Amino acid sequence: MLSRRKLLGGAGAVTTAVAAASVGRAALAALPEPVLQTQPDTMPPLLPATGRPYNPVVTLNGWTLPWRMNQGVKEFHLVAEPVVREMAPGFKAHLWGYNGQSPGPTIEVVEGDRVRIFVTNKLGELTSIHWHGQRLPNGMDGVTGLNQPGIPPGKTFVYEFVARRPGTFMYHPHADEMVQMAMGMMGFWVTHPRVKHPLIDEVDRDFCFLLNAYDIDPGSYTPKIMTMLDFNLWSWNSRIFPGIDPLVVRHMDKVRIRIGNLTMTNHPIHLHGHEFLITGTDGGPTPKSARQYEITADIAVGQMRQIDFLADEEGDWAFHCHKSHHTMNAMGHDVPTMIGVDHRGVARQITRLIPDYMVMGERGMKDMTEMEMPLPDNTAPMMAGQGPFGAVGMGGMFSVVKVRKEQKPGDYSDPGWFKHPPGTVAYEWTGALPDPARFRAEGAGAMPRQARPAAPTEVRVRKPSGGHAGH
Ligand SMILES: [Cu+2]
Repeated sequence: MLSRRKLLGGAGAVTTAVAAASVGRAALAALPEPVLQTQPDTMPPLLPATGRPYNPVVTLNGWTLPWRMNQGVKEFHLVAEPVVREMAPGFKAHLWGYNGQSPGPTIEVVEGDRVRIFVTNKLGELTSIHWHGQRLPNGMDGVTGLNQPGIPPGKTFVYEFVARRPGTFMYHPHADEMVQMAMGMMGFWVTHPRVKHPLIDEVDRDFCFLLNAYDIDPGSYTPKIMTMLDFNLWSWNSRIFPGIDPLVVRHMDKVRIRIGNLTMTNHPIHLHGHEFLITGTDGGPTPKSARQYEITADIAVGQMRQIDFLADEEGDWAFHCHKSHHTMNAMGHDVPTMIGVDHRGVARQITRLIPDYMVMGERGMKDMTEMEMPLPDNTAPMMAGQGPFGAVGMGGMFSVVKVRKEQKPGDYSDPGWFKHPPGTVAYEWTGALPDPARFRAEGAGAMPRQARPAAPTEVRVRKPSGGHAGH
């Protein structure tokens, strides 16, 4: 009987339902009982009780699927089904996934393992699973119509192959995939090396997550499945900041983060305070001669990247997609740029008609962070993280790598905010402010214009004075 304890988040026991039948009795049955997960919390690493030993991963806001050994074969049971996923506190989405969650559980095996996966379809349409990146018999590759018939609703199919090469992989349907992936059907797969591998260093902490994206109108629950590019929720493992757990590590830990991209655009994933090496992709471990230090890894559509770094700087380090609109949550796309526009006269006139009228975006959009506007039920706030110094102007694909000296090995619990040593936080200058020295160009460029404009264009810069009345 497997048991799991809750790792992060609020109170309440984990309600992972494990088959009541013992493995011994279940082994007589045709199918392993599916294990379900009802919580969106980050679960502790699942230490292998059977099979070859390995160092397990931690799935961000996710979990690893337990297996049973059946005469030397590792058997898993995935159930494709509709799920309710809490994407952030106060915001739930009706998605499709596996075994109670979207994404589905992470599958962890060891190089050389023979793996048998039962896939039960509880959706209303055909599905299949493609095992992204695996070497396997062609008929196990999961492309509906090409490699197999689709799995009809209510039926269970069996996939079986040997996990031949170690690395970072994922799984997803190849059946009505634009719809099924837009609805959240995907999962992570890690094949651990069987023996010490010259290109795979041992690490102290090993995290993984998938990049995904949804288009859910404010106030509604179900993604719009025909959206091709213009998604409004940018998530990690179907969670958006501030719903994404921190990646908690111990100072001087060797840390690995594995990331796969199942969205329809690329994501430059950026880590603050450290440099990392890209040590592997879904193609396998990266040769040492091809590695270079980076602080941003661009992950293209359908790609996976595995980054390694030494966590040698204490603190709370931002870790996020560098596309700035991917660190925002659902918003209207047709908001005009209002920065620098003087609304005072207009606002005064409108206020006579509509007393609650409010001007938005005049000083930038950060004001929206603090604005407690009434939103429709079940709407993710646009940017609503709360940090030790106030609102964190971020949402979406954002989290924090917390590096702590006092964190115990194997402890992933949130240590709270970093306590900065005295004198190490940016502070307000209160002395005299001289005018900035401006650079004056002496030449006129290598190629002067042939003709001058008749009248020079005047652009006046309007600087916010702060403290506009009324907002
Ligand atoms: Cu992005």
